[in-house]
Amino acid sequence: MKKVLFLASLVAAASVQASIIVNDSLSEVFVSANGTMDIVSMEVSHTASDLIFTLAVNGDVTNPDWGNFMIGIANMKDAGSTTGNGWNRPINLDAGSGYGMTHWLGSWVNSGGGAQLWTYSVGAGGGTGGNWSGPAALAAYSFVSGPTSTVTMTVTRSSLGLTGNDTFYFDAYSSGGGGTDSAVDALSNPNQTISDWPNPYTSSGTTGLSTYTIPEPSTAMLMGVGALVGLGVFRRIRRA
Ligand SMILES: [Ca+2]
Ligand SMILES: [Ca+2]
Repeated sequence: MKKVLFLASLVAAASVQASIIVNDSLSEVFVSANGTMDIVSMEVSHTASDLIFTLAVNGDVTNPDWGNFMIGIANMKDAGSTTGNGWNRPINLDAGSGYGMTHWLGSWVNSGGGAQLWTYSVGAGGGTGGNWSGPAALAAYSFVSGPTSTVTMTVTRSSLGLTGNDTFYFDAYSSGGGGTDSAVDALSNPNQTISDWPNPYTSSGTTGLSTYTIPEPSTAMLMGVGALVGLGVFRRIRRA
């Protein structure tokens, strides 16, 4: 019985969510007196099936309520696109080594709010001429308004092509509701991104990009076993 309980606790330990918090600087946006455009931080975590992104902004997203909040992702498996995104905003993501944005999460908070997943597919000829397909539904979307508001987007790992021990690149953006509005703030850039709404912006190794690593469950399990061996748990169990 002890062994069964022990194995059960190991499985539980392996399925515990990992998470990171990426912090941004404050008040580095060109739009004055509008905290909803000022990104504070984003927490990224995962479960066996999902990735969860919780963006915090420095204002009440319901007043004014025209804020749009987006996430660009390079899954580093597919080439993606180094120009453009699922909403055709002037926002790009260049992860280097020929990798660009493969997925785009776009959300809004007005009229009850909503969110979309768009996926980039390279054209039949490969390399260039691909297109964005969507919109697809997210696994979950919600926002909580307050002096600091949070916007949470949950997507399945399979929808992003991230089912193993993957490392992906990403950035998050605040913007207005206009079709040509760019990245008023970027999570991964501590400096001002643009000086006017339609200015193009590119997330890159130069301006700033964030990464998240999902360990393979078997790897996490082995690491957990290794840690327990290090703590002498196995010895204590054998003697019990
Ligand atoms: Ca900021
Ligand atoms: Ca920033």
